[in-house]
Amino acid sequence: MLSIERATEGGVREHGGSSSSDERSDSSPLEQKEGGVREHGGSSSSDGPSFSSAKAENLKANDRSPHKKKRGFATRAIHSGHDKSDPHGALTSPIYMTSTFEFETAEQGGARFAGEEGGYIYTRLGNPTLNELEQNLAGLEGAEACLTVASGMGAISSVFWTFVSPGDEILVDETLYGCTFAFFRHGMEKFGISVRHVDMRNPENLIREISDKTRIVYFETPANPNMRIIDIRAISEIAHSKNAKVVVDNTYATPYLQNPIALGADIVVHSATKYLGGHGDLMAGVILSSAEDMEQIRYVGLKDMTGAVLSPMNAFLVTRGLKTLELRMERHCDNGEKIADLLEASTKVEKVFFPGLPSFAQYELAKAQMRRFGGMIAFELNGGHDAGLKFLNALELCKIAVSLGDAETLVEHPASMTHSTYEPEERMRFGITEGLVRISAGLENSDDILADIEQALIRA
Ligand code: 3LM
Repeated sequence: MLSIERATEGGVREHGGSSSSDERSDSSPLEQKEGGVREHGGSSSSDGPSFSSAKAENLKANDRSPHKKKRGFATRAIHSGHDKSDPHGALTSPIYMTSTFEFETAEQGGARFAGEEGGYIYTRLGNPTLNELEQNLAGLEGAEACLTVASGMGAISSVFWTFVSPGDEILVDETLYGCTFAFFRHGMEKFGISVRHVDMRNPENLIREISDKTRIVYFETPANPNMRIIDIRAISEIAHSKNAKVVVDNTYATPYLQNPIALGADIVVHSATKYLGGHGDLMAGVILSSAEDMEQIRYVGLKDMTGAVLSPMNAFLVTRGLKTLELRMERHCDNGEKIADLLEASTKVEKVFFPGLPSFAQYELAKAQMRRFGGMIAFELNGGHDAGLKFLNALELCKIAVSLGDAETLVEHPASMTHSTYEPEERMRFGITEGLVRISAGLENSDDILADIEQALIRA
């Protein structure tokens, strides 16, 4: 597991580089405990025939390793989870575009439904292409189990519909992705679940607000859009003292930069639409947790409540995206730092929100908890709202678009776009100002991004 001590070494500006990823522990998904069919039908601990063979092959490959050293992040992202049972030895696994699986006999079908025999049943319960991706992601996040779903919102809603009941209370941070905020405010509350916002930047606030009714504590770190950082370890300790589960949205950081489970979180969610997929060409979501929690999330949350099943085609694309995640994240981080430096030096800019700037209020916490600082930056221009819109319209290379983590640099205006779900008064209270501009640093050559931002600042 990535200890906080190890993470502490990671502030890029001081320690940078990717070599430390080689020392990350490999909580191999292949070590997951095997279970009954209800588990096999899904991916959390599948050991269907193909999986057993993949396990044997991977163990052999490990035996051949001359160094017996934990493998690095990129190596695992490229190799882990690969099912080697293909009859033709395909290096890239075929995509199992099938909704259902044939049983050899009626008794076999019954046995699989009863949880007495491994093997696939129906893609909403599990699919080999999704399983490969899930095994890989579980290892990268250091989780016992992983479930892939159709979108980030599908991940969040599948978790909540699994664990909350009327009368429960959930405590969420103030700054959340706009649709997550709407899910809590307009979704959960309609069903008798109390949702309260707590400024979790200060863990003392959680101590004051948490109660015996609190079922889940939820936050993003870094938070969308204003980059607030939450101390995962401190919040988890407080939540666990009241038996509440901690759910962290790790979309902004990715498992490459931060592993919340190692810091005490119970469940991690991702919008894989973003960095994990990495190319802006798919929608996908990810959930990571203990095998025990995942049993319920898969067979209650996903199977019966949301049905937010990931297409095998999109699972294949995310698996492909993971092969370059480390390379891409290093470049996103490099470009993010350069953009933040440029903005901070500009006389047109009032304030920059980027956790890698020493001037950022939570710089030390970000350094302790993240390996690098990511590629997301928010800033306010002196001219406020109008200057922000002028800046967007003056861009020539960077795209005006929501979403993040793509190859293209994307720029948007949270108050009128991603966070228009908040009431204006709430946005003000929660630090999402009208003039805030958000940048997702892409993978272009940094000089070209910086030149475009510079000319747009002049015209803003
Ligand atoms: C956006 N965000 O531009 P999907 N969690 C986080 C997110 O940022 C998002 C989700 C979950 C944006 C999408 S706005 C219409 C476009 C931290 C999405 C939801 O369901 O895969 O989109 O993930 O900030």
